[in-house]
Amino acid sequence: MHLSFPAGFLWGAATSGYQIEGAADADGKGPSIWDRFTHTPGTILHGDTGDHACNAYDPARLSADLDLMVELGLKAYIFSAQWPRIQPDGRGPANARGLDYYRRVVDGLHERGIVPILTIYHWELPQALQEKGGWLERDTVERFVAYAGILHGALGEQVPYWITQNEPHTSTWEGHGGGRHAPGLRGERNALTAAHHLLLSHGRVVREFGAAATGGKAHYGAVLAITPVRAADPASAADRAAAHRVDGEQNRLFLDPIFRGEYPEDIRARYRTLTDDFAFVRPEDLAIIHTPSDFLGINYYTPTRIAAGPDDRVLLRGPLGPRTAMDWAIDPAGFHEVLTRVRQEYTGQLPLIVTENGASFRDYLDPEGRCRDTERVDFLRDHLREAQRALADGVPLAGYCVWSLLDNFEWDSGYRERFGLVYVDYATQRRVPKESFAWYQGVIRANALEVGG
Ligand code: GCO
Repeated sequence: MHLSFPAGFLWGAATSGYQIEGAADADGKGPSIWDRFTHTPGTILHGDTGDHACNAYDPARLSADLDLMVELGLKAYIFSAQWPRIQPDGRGPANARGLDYYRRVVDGLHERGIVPILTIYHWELPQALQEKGGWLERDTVERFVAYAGILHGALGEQVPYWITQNEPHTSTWEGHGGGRHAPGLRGERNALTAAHHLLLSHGRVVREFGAAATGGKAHYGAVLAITPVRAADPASAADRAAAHRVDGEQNRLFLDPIFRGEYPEDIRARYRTLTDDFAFVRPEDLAIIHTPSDFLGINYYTPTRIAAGPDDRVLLRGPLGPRTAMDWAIDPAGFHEVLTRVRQEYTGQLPLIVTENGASFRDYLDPEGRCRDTERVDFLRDHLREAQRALADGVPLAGYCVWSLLDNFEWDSGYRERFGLVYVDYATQRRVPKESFAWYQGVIRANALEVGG
C-alpha cells in the first residue's frame, strides 16, 4: 500500500541543546540545572554528563551535521537554545557569543532549505535562577519572558515555529515531584507550583510574541508529551479510577489550562489542602495560559498502564507486549488515539505537529561498520501508518519529527539509550547513519509510506 502525506508536510527530526551540544562552559555559557545535576554523584547512570555529548557546538561538527540533515532530506529540524548560553545567570543582556551559535544553526538551516523549529526551553534553567527558587518562584516567569524576548528579537524573522515549553509534565513530575531529573526536587506541592509557573511562562510568551500579537511569521506553541493512560485491569473500577487520576496528572493538568483556561476539577480537589487551594494561581493567570496558541506540538512514545495500589497510591505496571530497550511498550495504536483525542477534546482545527516520536534499541556497529536497526524501521513505519490514519480521520497534522537525529545524552539514563537515526561513536564523535536513516530518507523523498497488507 502506498500511503501518501499532504503536500508540504514537515518531515523532521529533533534534538535538544544539553543532549547534543557539549561545550558546557564555552564562550561564556553559565551553568544550568542540568550541569549541576549531572555533576551530583548518584544522579545519572554510569555518572555520565552532557559535558561533551555529541560535541554539536563545534563549528565543523555543526556544519557536518547540517549536511547530514540535507542527505536525509529533512524539511524541518527541531533544536533547543540553552538559556545559560544566552544569559549565563538568567538575567541581563545577551551573551553575544552564545546567541551567535544559534544564529549559525538557523542560518545553516536556511542555506540548506530546512525549516528551523526552535525550542525556547528544553529544561536548561540557569543554575543562578534555581538558587533563587527556580520554577517555584513566580519571578522566573518574568525572567523567562525576557530571555524569550532576546531570542525573538534576534531570530523572530527567521524562525517560523517556536516551542515555548517542551514537555512541562516532565519538568513538573520528574524535576520537581520525583527528583529523577534536574533540579531534583520532590513532592507534589513543588511539582504543582512548578507546573503553574511553567504554564504561565508559556502563556506569557504566546501572548507577547505569538502570531496574533506580532502579526508575524513566528508561530508559538507548547510541546506536550501525551500518553494514553490505561487501567491495568479494565474491568476493575479501582484501576479505572487510578488511570483517570494519572491521566489528570500527566495529560489534563497541561491540556486543560492551555486549551480550556481551567485546571481539572479532580486535580484541584485532590491537592486543595496540600497547595492551600492552589495559592500560586492569581486571578488573571488562567486567561493568560489560555491565550490561543498558533499550533500544538505532541510527543508520543508509549502508553501508561496503571493499577490502584494500597493507601490511595497508584502503581505503574510494565508493558504486556513488545517493548523498546527502555522497556517502553510499543503501541502504535496509542499514537492514533492520542492524536484524535487531542483534536476532539481540545484543539479542533489548530495545527498539530508531532514534535517527537521514536525509540531506543540496543544499537551497535556490526563487523562491516553498519548499524542495522531494523526494529527502529519497524517502529517508525508502524507509527507513521497511525499518523496517516489520523490525517485521514481529519486530524490537522502539519508535520512529524523523529526523536532523534543523533544518538545523544538521554537524561538520567546517560548514553546507554540510543534514539538516533544516526549512530554516534562518542569516543571519536564519528557519525554513522543507521538503516533507519536510509529508510526515512525514502519516506521523505516519496512523501509517502509503503506498507504491506
Ligand atoms: C523531550 C524528551 C527528550 C528525550 C526523549 C526520549 O522532552 O523532548 O524527553 O528529551 O530524550 O523523549 O526519552
